[in-house]
Amino acid sequence: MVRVRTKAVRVPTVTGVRSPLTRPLPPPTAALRRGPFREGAFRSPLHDRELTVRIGRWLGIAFATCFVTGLISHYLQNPPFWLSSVPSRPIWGYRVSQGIHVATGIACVPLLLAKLWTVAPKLWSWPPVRSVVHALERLSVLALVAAANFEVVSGLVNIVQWYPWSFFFPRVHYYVAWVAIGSIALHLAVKAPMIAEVLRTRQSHVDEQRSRTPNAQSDGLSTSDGQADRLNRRGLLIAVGAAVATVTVVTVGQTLRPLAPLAVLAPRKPDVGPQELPVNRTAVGADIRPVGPDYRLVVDGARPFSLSLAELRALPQHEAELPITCVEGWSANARWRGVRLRDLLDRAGAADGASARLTSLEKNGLYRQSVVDGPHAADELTLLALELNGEPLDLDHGSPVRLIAPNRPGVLQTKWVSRVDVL
Ligand SMILES: Nc1nc2c(c(=O)[nH]1)N[C@H]1C(S)=C(S)[C@@H](COP(=O)(O)O)O[C@H]1N2
Ligand SMILES: [Mo]
Repeated sequence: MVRVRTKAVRVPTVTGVRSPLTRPLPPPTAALRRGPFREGAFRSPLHDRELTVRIGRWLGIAFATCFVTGLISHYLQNPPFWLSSVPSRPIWGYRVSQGIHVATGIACVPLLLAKLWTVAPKLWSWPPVRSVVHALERLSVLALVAAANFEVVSGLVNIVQWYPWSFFFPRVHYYVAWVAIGSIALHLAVKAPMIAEVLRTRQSHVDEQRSRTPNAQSDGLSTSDGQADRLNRRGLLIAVGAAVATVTVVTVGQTLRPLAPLAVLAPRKPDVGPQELPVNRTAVGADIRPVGPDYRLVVDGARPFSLSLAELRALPQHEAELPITCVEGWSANARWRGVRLRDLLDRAGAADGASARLTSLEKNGLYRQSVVDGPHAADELTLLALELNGEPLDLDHGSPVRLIAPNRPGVLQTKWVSRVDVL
């Protein structure tokens, strides 16, 4: 085989002339060099690239998982044009996905703090800006840090139901998630050569150690990567891992029942509330009073009809064991009993696969209406429930009638239902 060597093309260079984008900018006055900007302000050997890469990898996995499960939750609540219906099984689908969303979000807290700490010297580098390109690169890192922190903090604040802002949390949390994931992708692309190098040198350390005989190991050979540093690094990684495990164990019981007794920091206990089930929006909060004898459930379709409470109770009743899965990360199983939605839709002359819109007695409120898509409307487990855990539904749980369907966010399980429209 003939190897053709191409001649290197000579690019004429004029020394001393640089693009204005990379030309060094005049450094700021040294008097400003204080606090974390001081020379040697960060002395720990643990501000270290290998740690940054290894913690970064875990943070990346947690963040990506949180992003994907967040998209699932967003699209279930705001179906885009390409998602006309969602499977109604497995019944625990959304419960698992949203549980993972909130758990990985919480795990991001120690991971993000540790990652920021390992790169602290770079965040406070001097001079802060060396050139226009350097400034742009730093701005992209600033966007990344700001977006990632915003996502984690706003998510945490939301699960404890504290709303210190005037914007609509789900929408802003969703848009900033794209900013965060986009800047993470850019960051990974920019850092790819560094990451590859760190992983390569780590591997060569491991190989070197394996090939050494015990004698050679004790001859005091020192590399730039000293034994003590390596132990320190391992200690920090263990500490970060322990922090992740701790924050997970003290919160995940809000959705994982066997761990409920350990969930001391969970905002919700899954078995505390009327009829052993938590309540998000109470009847008082929704301005709902117990209905009188004139209550009727109106069903509108090809053959419209309406039912009194006694008539609803006289229809065939069915049971379903289904969880309420709040978007805020708690979930709890309960035994529900009531009328199948699909029986009402059939009686109203709905076509096969028809969807329905349910409306609550609640006058205002974001969640007073919800659309039940075809697969959920046809599912035999989708009920207009009149009973919960063997008792008539508590007013806080949506008495006289509430929707309960499998594999669905809690916000879509409308309480105090007064109307069903066949769509
Ligand atoms: N009409 C109405 N239904 C609603 C809500 C609401 O605000 N209004 N909140 C929803 C939310 S956020 C959840 S998690 C579930 C909780 O049901 P529960 O209170 O019976 O546990 O109800 C849902 N149904
Ligand atoms: Mo909820």
